[in-house]
Amino acid sequence: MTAKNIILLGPPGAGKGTQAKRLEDTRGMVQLSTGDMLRAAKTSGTEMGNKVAAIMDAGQLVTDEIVIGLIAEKLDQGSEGGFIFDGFPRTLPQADALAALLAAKGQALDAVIELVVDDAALVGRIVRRAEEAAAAGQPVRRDDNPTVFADRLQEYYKKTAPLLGYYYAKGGLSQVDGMAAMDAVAAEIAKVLDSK
Ligand code: B4P
Repeated sequence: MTAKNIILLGPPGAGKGTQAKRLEDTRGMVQLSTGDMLRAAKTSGTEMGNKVAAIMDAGQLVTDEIVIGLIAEKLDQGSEGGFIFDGFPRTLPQADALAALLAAKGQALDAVIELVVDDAALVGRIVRRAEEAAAAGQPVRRDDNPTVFADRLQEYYKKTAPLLGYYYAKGGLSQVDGMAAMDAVAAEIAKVLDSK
């Protein structure tokens, strides 16, 4: 299996993180989740973590400069199986930065996959995740509630959805039905990757 660099695109709660973890397990790819990196920074109490905490809790996007810096650092570590960009890029400047970072390493994107899920299903998933975490005595993400979720969705449509047209125009956008069960979504993603 050759190394592949792919982006998982889609609204918050579409299942990007869920599917990225599966790809790590099944294909030896490395998940680069800017959400996970930022949450780790938040809990570490670093200056950057403190700066991003309020932004994330309000459902807004962290600055391009911060997330591009996080990704650049990880890309330098390399991955034999390729990278899964999960939740990155989320803005057009981030997309341009990713293209430049990969090009500097003589690499490119092999696939951009949009997980398509309707808004009502998204909010249902987020509420369920919060309820399950609380029931298990685990920390509940502060942005996993219907009020903040509405703002996350708005940020998505305003700043991230334009990336769909950007990648479509480059001829590299594949759509997968993210409403299906997790195994079915994984099978569809595998088909896209195997076709590349
Ligand atoms: P993320 O961590 O990326 O959060 P997300 O959008 O909620 O995640 P995802 O789509 O991966 O959903 P998941 O698989 O978990 O971002 C959080 C915040 O970080 C952002 O709001 C922003 O502030 C900041 N941030 C991150 N990246 C940034 C960037 N590049 N630029 C600026 N700011 C950035 O799935 C959700 C739930 O659905 C789970 O409970 C899962 O079990 C369930 N689920 C998944 N697939 C399912 C299926 N097929 N059927 C039923 N349920 C399913």
